[in-house]
Amino acid sequence: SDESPLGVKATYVPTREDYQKVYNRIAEIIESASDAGYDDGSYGPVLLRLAWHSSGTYDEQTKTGGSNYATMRFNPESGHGANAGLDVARNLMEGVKKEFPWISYGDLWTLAGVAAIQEMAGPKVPWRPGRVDGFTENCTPDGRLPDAAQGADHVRAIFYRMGFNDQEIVALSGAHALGRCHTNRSGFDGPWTFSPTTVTNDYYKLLFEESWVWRKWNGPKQLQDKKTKSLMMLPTDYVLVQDKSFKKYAKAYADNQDLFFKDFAAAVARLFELGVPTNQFSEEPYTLKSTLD
Ligand code: ZEM
Repeated sequence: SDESPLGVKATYVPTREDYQKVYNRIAEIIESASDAGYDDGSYGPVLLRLAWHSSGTYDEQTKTGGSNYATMRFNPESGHGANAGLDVARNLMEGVKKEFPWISYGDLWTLAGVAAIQEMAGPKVPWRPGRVDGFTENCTPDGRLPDAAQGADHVRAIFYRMGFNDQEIVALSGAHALGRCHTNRSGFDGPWTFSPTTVTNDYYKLLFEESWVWRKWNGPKQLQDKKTKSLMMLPTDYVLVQDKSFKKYAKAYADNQDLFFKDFAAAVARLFELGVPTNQFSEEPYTLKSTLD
């Protein structure tokens, strides 16, 4: 914003085209991981994780947390164990913020999540701007994000708190088709699928088709596929085929990628709007163009 001679603040009102420009810049950054030799050649997974962790702190009861204030910029939230390694994603987005200073951090991070999904060949995720930047005081307490070492009761408690149901929990978990665990971030190790930079329903297929055994190693309890020993599942992933209600949805997504894409897009769109008062949204959601279109 700018100060006029009369002291009236003039705020820049961005258009859909402006947001498409930000999207396109993020898409370039996602690609640049390849030259940087980062992970599997894409910053998509870590950017999606940033968007998820900034949204998944929401508590429906107290209406605190969520994507509105982008409080992960501040201590103590930046230091919460669950957010280890997300400085990589935040630093990448800092460059975009410099280029497009009018965008709020909450809008930028969730837009990066949308771009990550679309640029990794996933479904279109409707998105709208309106989040505002908050303050240290808006930081959420530690423990709002799921703990991968726990079981179905914990997963339900965490996601019900955000206002999600079993079907949405299972659909959102399909994000683990993407990326990998890093021993220096979470302590866990390895990717869930053979194509960690492409959105597919392989996560569910692998859960059903492989035999999963506890890995014998000096790290936290995780499963590995018996055949290749190159894939992993977290204890919280495995509950999706152990718990009866979760399993029904996991099977439906394993059998039907279109259904997964549709439900994943809807659940992610809702996730990214958690904690944003509806009066901050002025427009119908945009479907931004992917560079793959
Ligand atoms: Zn994740 N996730 N997640 N997740 N996640 C990791 C990585 C990624 C859980 C979890 O503890 C972990 C959702 C749900 C849940 C992504 C997206 C989404 C890692 C590895 C852990 C431990 C971190 C590391 O070491 O780098 C748990 C317990 C979950 C629910 C029960 C939901 C929902 C997501 C998005 C919609 C993504 C994309 C990654 C990969 C990050 C990367 O850097 O490759």
